[in-house]
Amino acid sequence: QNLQNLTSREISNKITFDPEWEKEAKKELKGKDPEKLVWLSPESIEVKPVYGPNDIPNYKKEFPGIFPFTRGPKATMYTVKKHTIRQYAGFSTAEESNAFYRKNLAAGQTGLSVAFSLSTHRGYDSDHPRVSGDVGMAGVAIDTIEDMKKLFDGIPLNKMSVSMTMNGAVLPILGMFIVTGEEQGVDKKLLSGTIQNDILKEFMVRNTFIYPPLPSMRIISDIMGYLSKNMPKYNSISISGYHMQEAGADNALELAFTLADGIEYIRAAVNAGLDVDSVAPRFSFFFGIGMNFYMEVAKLRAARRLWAELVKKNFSPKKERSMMLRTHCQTSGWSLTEQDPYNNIIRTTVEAMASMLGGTQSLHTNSFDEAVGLPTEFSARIARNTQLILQEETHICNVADPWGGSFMMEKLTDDLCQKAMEIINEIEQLGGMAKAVESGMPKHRIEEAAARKQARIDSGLDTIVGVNKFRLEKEDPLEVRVIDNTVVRESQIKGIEKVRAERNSEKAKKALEALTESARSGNGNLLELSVEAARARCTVGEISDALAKVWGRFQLKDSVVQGSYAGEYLNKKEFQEIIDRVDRFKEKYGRRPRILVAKMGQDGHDRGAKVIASGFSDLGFDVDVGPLFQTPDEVARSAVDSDVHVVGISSLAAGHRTLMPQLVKALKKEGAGSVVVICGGVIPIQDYQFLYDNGVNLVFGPGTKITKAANDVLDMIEQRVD
Ligand code: 2CP
Repeated sequence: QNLQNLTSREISNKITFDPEWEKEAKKELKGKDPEKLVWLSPESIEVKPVYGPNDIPNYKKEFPGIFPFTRGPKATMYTVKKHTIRQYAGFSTAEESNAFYRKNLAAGQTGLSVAFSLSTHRGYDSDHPRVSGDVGMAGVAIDTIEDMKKLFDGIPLNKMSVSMTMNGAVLPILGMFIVTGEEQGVDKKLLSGTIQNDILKEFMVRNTFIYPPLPSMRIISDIMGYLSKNMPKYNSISISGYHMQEAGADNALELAFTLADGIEYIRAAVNAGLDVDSVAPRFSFFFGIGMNFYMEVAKLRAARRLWAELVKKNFSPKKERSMMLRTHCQTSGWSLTEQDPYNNIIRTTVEAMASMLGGTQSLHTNSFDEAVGLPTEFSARIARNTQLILQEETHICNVADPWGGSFMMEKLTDDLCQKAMEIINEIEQLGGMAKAVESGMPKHRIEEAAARKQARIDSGLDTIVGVNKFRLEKEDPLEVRVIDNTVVRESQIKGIEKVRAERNSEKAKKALEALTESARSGNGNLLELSVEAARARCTVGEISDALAKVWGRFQLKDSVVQGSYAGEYLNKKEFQEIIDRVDRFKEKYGRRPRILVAKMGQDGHDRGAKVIASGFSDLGFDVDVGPLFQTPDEVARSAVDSDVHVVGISSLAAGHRTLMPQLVKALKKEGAGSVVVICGGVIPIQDYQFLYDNGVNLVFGPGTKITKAANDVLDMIEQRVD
């Protein structure tokens, strides 16, 4: 079924001004054309210096709570119910995370949102050797139902709505959540909350997939089928654009890819024999909100309108609610800077305002220290209070969609609808989002946008206060939360051993065999079987492996985007100087400097790695990009096989203290001790010396210009080669 084009609004893309205003503006500009003041946004939308009624000649009266819901899903919006303050959190063990949740709820947070350890995301138990650097670092480690019960100890699941960010190991985690409710005495009908369960974007950007795309889509249909029958208050999916924005997508790409994912999920459900009205009412969305203020507000309005119209025209639902887009938002993690970090409080406030003015249902505000580590109690308090102050003190909540009828906001909303629809149609041409993802198109577009954005920052076209303008001479280090990964891992391993010793092993074995059989035959509901396995005390790793026996574990093929960084770099002289230097290197040493850009552990956030690869490649380096999820030994092996001068590791999930020393040792063992080792990403300044002491040669924090990094790396390689 092809998507029908939206034809409800005709938009003119010609730039015109009100003649009276134009005359006055020309006077002020001493004769210059006011068109010079038009700003071309990253979405390629021309943002004019002023708007008037002629910009929205086809304006249609719209109200919140009424189709197409541009102005909000509820008629009364925050005047009756304020958005949920839902802070994403989790670290270390279930006991520690539980204590953190309880404190936050007592202090004004209104919903829970669980961050799981990357080991859990990828379906590994904490005792697996591949995850030694990951357990409990960027989220809470959950191996067994006993961990899950501790996580929600004292938190009644019939009252508290819980969001769980889980995609890869979604079956064991959701199964364990349901059984936790059961063992708390809560009927699953009463469980409320959301499971992220959005696998398509994992293959594009977030990378915590386990299985190949096709069986992953089956998991989603099975979950939707089970939830629509058994858990009417639970949102079966959180279709996420957030990670696309974090990976570099502009607002039009984020909007288009997210809605196209949503359409694909409805199709999957319908193909699995489910009725659109049994699943779509429990679809929810998740958008990132960055510093492009007006555009972010417009994005949420455009998302609701486009979704309502697309679902109506293409699936003919009977329930209004099937067309109603409800969303969570998170302020942009990427917009946070390591430099002058208290500026991040201001950035987050502005982004939180855009989310609320855009009518979000639920919101996470980032802590100011997240560019360097996990939030502390102090920074988490400020992040939460940002929302409380906006809700309680500003009176923003007293009016639903205050931007409605603004010439500018209505025009930007129209513009974004049009841009996104063009991209959605392109995806349709490719056969829908699953096919588009397979072709690599969305990933490639996002990586291009990321490389362009980095060049705009490095060359000063886009300003980041405290980074490329108004930079401080001296920075004071921030206090960061330190997690002792070894202690967490040991305590998790004890927990697993205890559960294994006490469970009925025959029952556990049967539950796992049933899962393998269902994966093989296609019969049965995988969530129902996972609930059984959770009851039988099977672990996250065992349940995941039972399915991997049939489906295997998926590996993405990767490539480097070329030309986008160079294309956007303004200061051509500065850029050319490095290219010349690289050419001289080649003349002198017979080959170009060669770098292997790699990621270790289960950290799949690869924007940094991809941008470095594109930038270095455009500067003339030979660049290899290693596959995701490597062990230090595997990276060292690839470095030797490719005979590189330098290995660059991007670390965003706090694994650097464990994994970097292991990499240096592995290189030495391979006889490649002279290879330059560099590291960048989310690394607290306090850890730099530790890394240098353990053989790392250069550490680059967030905000480093790629051109500077390239020069420093060349200095180091030349010293070594000479
Ligand atoms: C809302 N309600 C109202 C009104 N507003 N009733 C009367 N008048 C109103 N004005 C009702 C709703 O209909 C709903 O009931 C109930 O109040 C709860 O409100 P809600 O607006 O649905 O809020 P919510 O329960 O908080 O749900 C919000 C979402 C949900 C967006 C629908 O999916 C959600 O909480 N998502 C969070 C996702 C999340 O936290 N993700 C974390 C990502 P009914 O339901 O009965 O209608 S962190 C990710 C990291 C970065 C990562 O992925 O790596």
